[in-house]
Amino acid sequence: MLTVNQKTTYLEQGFLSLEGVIPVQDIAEAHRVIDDFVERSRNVQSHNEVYDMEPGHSAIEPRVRRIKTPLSLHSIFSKIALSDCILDAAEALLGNGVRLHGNKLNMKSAGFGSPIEWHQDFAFYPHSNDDLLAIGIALDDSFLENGCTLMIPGSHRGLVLDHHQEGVFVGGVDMGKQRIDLSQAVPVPLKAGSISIHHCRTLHAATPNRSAQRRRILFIELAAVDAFPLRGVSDIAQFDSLILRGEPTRSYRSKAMDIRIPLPMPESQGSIYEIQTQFRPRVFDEG
Ligand SMILES: O=C(O)CCC(=O)C(=O)O
Repeated sequence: MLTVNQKTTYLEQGFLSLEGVIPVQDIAEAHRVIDDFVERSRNVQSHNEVYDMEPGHSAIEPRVRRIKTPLSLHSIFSKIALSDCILDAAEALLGNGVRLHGNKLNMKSAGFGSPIEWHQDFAFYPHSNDDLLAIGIALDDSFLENGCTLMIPGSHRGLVLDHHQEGVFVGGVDMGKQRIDLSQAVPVPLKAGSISIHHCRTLHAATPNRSAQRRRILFIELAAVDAFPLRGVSDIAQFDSLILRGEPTRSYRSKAMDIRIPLPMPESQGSIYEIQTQFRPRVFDEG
């Protein structure tokens, strides 16, 4: 459960970190499973439904930057991500039940892990209200030098900013144009087994990994059950099956917000890494 202070931090800052949430043996098991996935990626040439590859990936030198939907690929990831501690924290912050919206494992290898430019998750998946959050579960120690997540405190209380350029969704915010002072950005370092929780409107980014230590974070995205995606639900039974806490509803709760629909997508659509290849000016060196 969260303390009153932890809830207040989340409400005021738009993010929070909690230490020592995941047992070390589960982290060790996740490392073994990830190593197997990377080994198998030698047989895969480019992005597919399981992998998103770093530039330069090859059979000789596999470079995986994301395992997509890890929870559906191995039980250790759902054991970790859907543990009671994590769902209790999410339920305390979301209020109206918890539905799994998405999951991904971002891997930044030592020396070349790709950055992620500044963005708000809500721009990618607008809903009828903004009771959505993302939880990052550190599988390695994550710190500034190996590319920990950066956040702008209080930014979740501002607007959902423009993530389009030249009429196309590019998944990034031009921070200069929006007059956002980058000196406000704070790193969110995490020890392996600790978690961060950020609001879907919190501006965040991640620097490249130029250090000798890898950084792997398992992310889950969670929504209140009465937050309905503005782009619609194609399969309501499947949508309901993602409810982790609370009961299905057909009544959505709405909040007045000035939001854009993330369309049209750029030609290089897929993961955020691919979508952001169109984004300029870049804040982080692409490597
Ligand atoms: O990897 C990170 O630290 C940030 C991840 C992120 O913002 C994303 O995948 O959308």
